[in-house]
Amino acid sequence: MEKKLKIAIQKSGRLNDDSMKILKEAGIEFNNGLNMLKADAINFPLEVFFLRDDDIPQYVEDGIADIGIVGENVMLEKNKDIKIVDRLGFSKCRLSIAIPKNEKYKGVQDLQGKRIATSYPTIVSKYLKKNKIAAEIHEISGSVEIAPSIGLADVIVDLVSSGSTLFTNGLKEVEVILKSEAVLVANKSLTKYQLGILDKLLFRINAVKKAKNNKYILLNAPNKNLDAICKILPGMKSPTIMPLSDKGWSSVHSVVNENDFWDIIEKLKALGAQGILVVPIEKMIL
Ligand code: PRT
Ligand code: ZN
Repeated sequence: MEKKLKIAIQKSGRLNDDSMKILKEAGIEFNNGLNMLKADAINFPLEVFFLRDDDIPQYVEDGIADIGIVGENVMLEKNKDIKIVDRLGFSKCRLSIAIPKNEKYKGVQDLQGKRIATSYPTIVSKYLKKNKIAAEIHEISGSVEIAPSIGLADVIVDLVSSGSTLFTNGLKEVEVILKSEAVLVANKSLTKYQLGILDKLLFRINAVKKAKNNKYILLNAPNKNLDAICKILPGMKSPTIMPLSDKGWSSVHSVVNENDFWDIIEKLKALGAQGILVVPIEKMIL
């Protein structure tokens, strides 16, 4: 029997749900007997290992797992010889410098000679070196945000998403070092066979990602404005146009990108479009 591709995902935590979700949306199903160490896909040659996120880069480098899903922050901090094969768009956060809220900040040079508490010593020391700053890094593994108030550090570098942790600890974000999201990482020496499975997986993941960024749109339009409407609704090839029984009107079907959505709707209304329906797309293959 051909071997399966082995993927490492986080066992529990912020990445776990979305990592499983992206595999399920890619049509990959698992046995019910998830023992939370390992799971076998039943309809795709994939085996899932559940691990702590910090261990994933090492396992992928060693080839214990062939690929893995991990925050870019962890991948860069661990600095292993692995590569990013896709950006997954979830678990977005930033790794930022924060200081007590009453202190002034003029720029990165203010960090000179300061004590910095962080769980990301590798990324922070690279950043300091790049900016020619000499500062003391105190590595701590959790609750970094309390370091200034207990006198352990002057400054922290930590992950931020809503900013409420900083706020409740009397800190303010002054610099973003890294914008991070979940990434799919891979071992650098996969076999041709393994790369073949990875390609299939990436193809499916991308079909799901594209579908999420696009909507299917249906509308009724006066025939005299069809040319103008087609210009702002390019669709995948070109829009589908069907005559309505009401003379002088047509039904137009197309696909619009989420980012341009409201802009396009306004233009369509200005061109006399009516009965605009917008529906989600489940998968999109171009
Ligand atoms: O047990 P294991 O080691 O596997 O998990 P973990 O506890 O190390 O990681 P986990 O599950 O907390 O986070 C996994 C990944 O989620 C991180 O590596 C990031 O890539 C991503 N992520 C996204 C975040 C956040 N957002 C986030 N807000 N990870 C942590 N936080 C923490 C942050 O450290 C701070 O304490 O949330 C707090 C800030 O949040 P706000 O909303 O108050 O700004
Ligand atoms: Zn962790």
